Amino acid sequence: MGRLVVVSNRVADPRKTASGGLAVALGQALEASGGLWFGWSGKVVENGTPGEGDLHRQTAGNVQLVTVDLSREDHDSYYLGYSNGVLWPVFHYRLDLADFDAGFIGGYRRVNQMFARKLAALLRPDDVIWVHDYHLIPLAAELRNMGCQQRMGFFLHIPLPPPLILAAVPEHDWLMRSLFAYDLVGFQSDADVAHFSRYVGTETSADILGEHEFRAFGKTLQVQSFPIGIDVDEFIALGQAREAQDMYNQIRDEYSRRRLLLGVERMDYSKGLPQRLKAFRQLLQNYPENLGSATLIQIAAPSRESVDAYAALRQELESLCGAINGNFGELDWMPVRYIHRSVARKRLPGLYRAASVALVTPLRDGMNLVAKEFIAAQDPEDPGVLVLSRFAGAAEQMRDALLVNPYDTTRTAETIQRALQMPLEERQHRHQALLQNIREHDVHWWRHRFLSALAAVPGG
Ligand code: ADQ
Repeated sequence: MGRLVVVSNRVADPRKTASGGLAVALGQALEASGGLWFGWSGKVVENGTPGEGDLHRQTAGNVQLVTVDLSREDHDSYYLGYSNGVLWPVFHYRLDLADFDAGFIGGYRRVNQMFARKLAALLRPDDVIWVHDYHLIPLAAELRNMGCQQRMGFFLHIPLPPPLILAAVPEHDWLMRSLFAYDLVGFQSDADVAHFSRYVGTETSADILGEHEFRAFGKTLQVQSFPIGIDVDEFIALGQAREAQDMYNQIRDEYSRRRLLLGVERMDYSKGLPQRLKAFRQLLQNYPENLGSATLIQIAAPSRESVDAYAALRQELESLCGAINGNFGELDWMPVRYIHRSVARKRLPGLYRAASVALVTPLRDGMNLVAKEFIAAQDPEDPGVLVLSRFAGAAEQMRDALLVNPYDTTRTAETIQRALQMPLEERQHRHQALLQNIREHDVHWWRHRFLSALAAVPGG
């Protein structure tokens, strides 16, 4: 196979493991094979001309990082507006939170065209191009318009909603048609693939050639699910290092007489934070033996704060936490410790390990890597319990977690109580099955499967 070219909205130095999730996964894919990583630099040029970013080049080991700045106008319409104000909410089934401002789509197209123009100049004929996520859906179509004939794959990290929800995006047919410029499209879950297939069946004149093969607009497209994983071994090693051990000891000492529940995410309305707090409140109400003991540490890292829906969520959360602490707290016990900050990645495994129960209860999530990290961080002899939303992509694989419907407050509270009371043997048994699952489906498996499927597409 030729050189690997990864394109994503953000680019990170693969030798630094400071950031989580996607950046780490992509960095590792590139480090293994060498190649080029192209995307936005993260810089906004206040007086820049829309659609004309400056290029930056940097070498990180055998990976070349090439990034481009955005003008203020492009940033606000492409990134904040269309990507995070339209596509993110709609793809997470939140039509109520979408801002269908007609001005955003122009920026989205312009930035995808600019990316294509800058990238096309760097490409070699035998490059293999792997494009990531909702910011860049039309990138292959733009590259094809410029005559690029390389093999191109696309992976969507967020869910694909059912056709009638997707159809609320005014440009839905253009977006979905753009996908046919790729050779391979990957989704996180089988549910997403089923939605794609139903969309194509009802909204386009595409031929469904097979379970994973569609033909339309003169192009055959392969579509499959490739559930993303974590680097289990790396995460376990991270948990054995001093920072994580210190964190673990500190929390364990502090909570030696208490039961710790943990939530970790970006502050995002897809993550079901208010619903989780209401379930926790119900736990304290319905099962009073938890009073004075059960403590929820909720870490919610700041995210996209200039999008209105995020500011409103923050207020709702702060008020819920305040009310729960006010109603149930004692001088020597606060039920919720809410922290609006991120935790250093090196300390994260220690925090996970100290928790008796993890609450991973998004209303919708493409996959959810926190669920997998929590399992990897546990002590197999005395593991914590994972309470997982059935609406996270991870629920398709992690059947041995306690699955909940996060909208059902009473049953979620009941399930949290069950998790807190689970006997050691059942905890070990479930943990073992979950660990085996995330090991088999780790990030290396994900990357190999996607890149082999892309290499196997006939013709290219
Ligand atoms: P996210 O929505 O960001 O990812 P997730 O999959 O949980 O969600 O990944 C988040 C990563 O950031 C994890 O590695 C986690 O440890 C880290 N992180 C989150 N909050 C943190 C905090 N407060 N402090 C420190 N670290 C924190 C998107 C999709 C997901 C999909 C991933 C990967 O929304 O559904 O699983 O991409 O495809």
